[in-house]
Amino acid sequence: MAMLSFEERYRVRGGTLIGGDLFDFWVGPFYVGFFGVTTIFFTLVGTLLIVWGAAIGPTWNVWQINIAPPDLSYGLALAPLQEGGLWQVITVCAIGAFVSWALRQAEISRKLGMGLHIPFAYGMAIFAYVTLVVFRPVLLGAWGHGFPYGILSHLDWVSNVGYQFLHFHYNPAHMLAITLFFTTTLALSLHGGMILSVTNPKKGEPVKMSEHENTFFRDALGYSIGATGIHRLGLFLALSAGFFSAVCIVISGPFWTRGWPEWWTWWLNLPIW
Ligand code: UQ1
Repeated sequence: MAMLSFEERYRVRGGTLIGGDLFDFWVGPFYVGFFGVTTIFFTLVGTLLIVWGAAIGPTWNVWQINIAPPDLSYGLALAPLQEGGLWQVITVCAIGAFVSWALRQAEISRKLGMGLHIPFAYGMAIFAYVTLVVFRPVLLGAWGHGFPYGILSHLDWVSNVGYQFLHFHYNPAHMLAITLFFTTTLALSLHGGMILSVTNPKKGEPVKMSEHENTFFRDALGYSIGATGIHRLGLFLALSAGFFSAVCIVISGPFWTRGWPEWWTWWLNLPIW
């Protein structure tokens, strides 16, 4: 069935957060809304600034293009465009575009009478990004602590910041974040595997449903979390992974300045030994 033939029924008026009916319309399959307009605006301006930054830089090699934040000496001040100011404006555009996108998700959810789980989930990714380029730099007193916009350069940044703390894998929040990321992939692979297996029975057999799903996991693990439960668990795991990623980097510097292995001396210093 052509998607639009039934989506038409759900194209309901209202639910907007701002602008009333003014931007309450669709272009083809896309809902626009006030925040669709601001998403497009920030995305276009931000992308053009990145292209301009590349044009005034030394290379067009996509791997090597780099738009760096200002030098630490600028502190939290605005820098000239070619000295990191471009990074600052691009960061404003990125946050503007990401937040606009989340609010557009919220408007669509409200239209459809749905919960706000989707914008909330996407908001966790925004939170992690804003922690890297705003919260942590502000806590450390310089925009220069933000990460550079470039494919290889941002990898170098991660590596360098990691080694500043000797061994980032000893960061307890980093441990938690990694464990949550891995557990997310485990949960999604179990769930994806389960759904595909019940919907692809042997030739001639009917598609299996929740009773088979529950029975499989009760037989295998002694427990089934249920059809809604697995999605709640997946959302919780994924959001927690993003949350503890933000925590693990924001505590590195603002709240702990030595190597992460040294943090564990609290364990060696316990009086019980
Ligand atoms: C599960 O219990 C379940 O409910 C029937 C699913 O829904 C189809 C699943 O996809 C998965 C993976 C499980 C098993 C998960 C746990 C935590 C026991």
